Amino acid sequence: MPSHPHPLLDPDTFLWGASTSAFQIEGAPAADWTTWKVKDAEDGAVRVRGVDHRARQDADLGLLGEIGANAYRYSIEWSRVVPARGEWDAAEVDRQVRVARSLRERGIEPVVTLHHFTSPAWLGQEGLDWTHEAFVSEFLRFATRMVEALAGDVRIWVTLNEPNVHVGGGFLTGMTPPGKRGFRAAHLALTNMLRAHARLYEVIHTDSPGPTAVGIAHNMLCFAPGRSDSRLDRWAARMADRIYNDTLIEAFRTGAVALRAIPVIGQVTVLPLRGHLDFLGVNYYTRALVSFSPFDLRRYRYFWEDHPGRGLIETSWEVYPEGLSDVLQKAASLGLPLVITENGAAEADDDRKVAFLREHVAQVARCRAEGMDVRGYFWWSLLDNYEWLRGLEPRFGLYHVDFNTLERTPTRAATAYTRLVEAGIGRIGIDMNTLPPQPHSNRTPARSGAIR
Ligand code: GCO
Repeated sequence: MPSHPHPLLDPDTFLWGASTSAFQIEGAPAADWTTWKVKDAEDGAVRVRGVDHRARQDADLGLLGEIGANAYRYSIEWSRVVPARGEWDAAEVDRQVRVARSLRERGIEPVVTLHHFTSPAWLGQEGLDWTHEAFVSEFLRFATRMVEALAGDVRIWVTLNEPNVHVGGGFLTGMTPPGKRGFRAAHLALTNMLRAHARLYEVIHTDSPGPTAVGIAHNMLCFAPGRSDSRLDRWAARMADRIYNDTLIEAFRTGAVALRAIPVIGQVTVLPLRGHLDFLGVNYYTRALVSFSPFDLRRYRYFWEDHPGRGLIETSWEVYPEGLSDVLQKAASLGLPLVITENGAAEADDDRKVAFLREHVAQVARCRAEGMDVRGYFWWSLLDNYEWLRGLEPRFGLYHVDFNTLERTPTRAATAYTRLVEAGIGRIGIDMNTLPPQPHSNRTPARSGAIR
């Protein structure tokens, strides 16, 4: 039985959706990522990011109806609304209102993310990022105005996408904008992100005319020791789990934000987070193996290996559906409804994509049958799109996009998705026996890869 009744997230209306983020499908000339050096094209030239969604918006939203989705998770690009300090693009705000209304008219629940990795470049040029109060105020100004504009049409909000990934890439390892490195910066950025979340939680609930649900999308990985007979690897896997998965969950459970691998060492900041979350969004893709050697610190590494022989997906990630149950179980410790806000595989091979989808939905069905309070499943992504550090290579879409002509064609996973929806929508349990048999697939040989 659901542990946490919520007037909007009714356990009988399971949310079947797909996810996107604005930058990844439409690009954004004034965003920090636009000038970030990433593998964009073989010649190294910077291409316009995205897959021309703005021009094709109506047809793209139509695809959601085609697959039978009743929800769509997407994001609002901050730098389009506020392209320069003090500027406010009213036409973009109107567009967002039209998008939300058009989804509602189609019977699709809009699930809106307010920050999905990108920020306006002008803030970076002023030397501001999530470690600065002034940045947080600008974000809150933008987000509050969007909430005011959309509160009548949007009922489910995701304030932040993957604070752990954003902080890990942008403030700990420096691989993504703004490119800072260090625990101090990472702790401060995470604290400020969560402080902004707590504030927005109040704003959204105050401004919304009816029942509203506010969540965060948390990226969760399974961790296992690289060598199961190594105590050091087992310890390293536990530490990775603690820092990557538990930090955010603990922050909402106790109010204490402590970005640290080893208890006691490191900073702790207490924030008003308890009671400031209606559901936890879980983004789950894979399991990572962890290996550690005290004699060579460079050998503290994450990697993927095809342990059970299922093959790796094209981003080199292990296919590990059981991990979805594991992370959901951990997430459930918060006692809140859970929504899988992202799950997916970059696969050019349709059979493998279909198998991945079915195996993961089967885990969701199992979790629900066991009484876990899972209220939705969103596939990443509706369309093939721009994949951050990897550029336009990985194909996560239910719809294949020809990157030259930009034509959209359904993959077989789109059809499989529709069948799952037809079989399972609105039910407490999804009976996998009612589904058509799984297609055969030729597994590619095992490979192993380094972290993205
Ligand atoms: C993330 C994001 C998405 C990615 C997806 C595939 O997890 O990085 O939320 O923007 O594109 O997860 O990597």
